[in-house]
Amino acid sequence: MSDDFPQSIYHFQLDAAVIFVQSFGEGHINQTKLVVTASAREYILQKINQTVFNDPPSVMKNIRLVTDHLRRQAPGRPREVLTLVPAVDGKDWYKDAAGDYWRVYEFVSDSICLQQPSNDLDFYNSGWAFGHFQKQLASFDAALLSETIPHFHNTPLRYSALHQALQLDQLNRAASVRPELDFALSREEGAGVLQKLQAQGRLPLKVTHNDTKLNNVLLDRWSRKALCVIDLDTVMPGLLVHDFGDSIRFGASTAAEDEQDLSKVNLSLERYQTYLQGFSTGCEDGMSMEERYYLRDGAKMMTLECGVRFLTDYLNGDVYFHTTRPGQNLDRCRTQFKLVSEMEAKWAILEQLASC
Ligand code: ADP
Ligand code: GN1
Ligand code: MG
Repeated sequence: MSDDFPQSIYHFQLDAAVIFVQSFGEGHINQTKLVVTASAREYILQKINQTVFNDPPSVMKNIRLVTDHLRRQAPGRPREVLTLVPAVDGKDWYKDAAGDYWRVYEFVSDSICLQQPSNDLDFYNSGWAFGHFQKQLASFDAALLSETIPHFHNTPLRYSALHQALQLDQLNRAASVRPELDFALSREEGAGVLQKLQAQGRLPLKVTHNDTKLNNVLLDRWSRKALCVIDLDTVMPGLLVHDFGDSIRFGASTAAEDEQDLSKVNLSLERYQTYLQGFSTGCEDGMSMEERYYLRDGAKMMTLECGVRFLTDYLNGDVYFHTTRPGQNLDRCRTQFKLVSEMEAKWAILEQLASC
């Protein structure tokens, strides 16, 4: 089956004949295509990455349950919730002869997706969206959800994967990343702080998004208000502070995630504060004092963990995250570690920001 024009699209109930298919977006995991039909309707076709998600029907079951729940809370506002387009047989997905799983969403009309906030307001609005998402899911029964990636944000286990990659060193890359390894390993001891707080019952498990990058929320093209939270593959029980932190590591950086010139990579305190305001407004009364206190740990741990994951993937030969050039995962790792250093340097200020 051609990857440029996947024939799987013919197995979905679209409104008219397909006239155009093109790769779309900047996600690191699934294969995403924009599809346009003869009536000018747009759709998103995705091949689910089975290296990452080994049980696609469970992923789709979660998405069906979560989107139905969200839709009940936004009656008559279809652009605010992802809408799955049924396959010809009525299922939410299509499995092709090669065993690949495909799904189609309606394209959220008049939406934009940002790789970096163009101003504070965009970032505030994305914070509001992810905070509001948690609030909307507070009434969702977490027991209904499958764990699509077990231990997804268990940072100590991410370190175990790094050690394993280091031991195998399949491409003999370890010797060339000594500074990055030293950086990561010197912080390993404190990497379980949030898991410990969770075990002590101080940070509760909630239904969280777990992948709150700026490019996983769509804004309205005209008002630039938050419209729709997307990329629901990892909605699972998790920690509020992780959802906060993942947004910070991506959107409060002054440079792209794969920037090679590290002098351009800084933690913007203004953006940190802006996001915090948007997120807490969005989740209304949904954040405890203790969660608020540990927001900065969420930011640091998600950034450290992501850096560790990029480094692990670099050592493993770039098999997890999509890359478009050699060394991209290492560059991504370096930006994350630079941001961790900045968070450490500004640690006391980050506490003050949360107590304002
Ligand atoms: P990945 O898991 O690979 O990150 P996403 O589900 O986040 O995949 O989709 C990748 C990109 O496709 C998004 O960042 C966004 O630009 C775009 N996208 C996904 N779903 C929609 C949709 N329903 N409407 C408009 N754009 C979408
Ligand atoms: C992946 O799918 P995407 O591109 O939104 C990854 C996240 C990482 C992120 C780093 C399922 O997110 O965990 O933080 O890349 N998603 C998965 O940019 O592993
Ligand atoms: Mg995504």
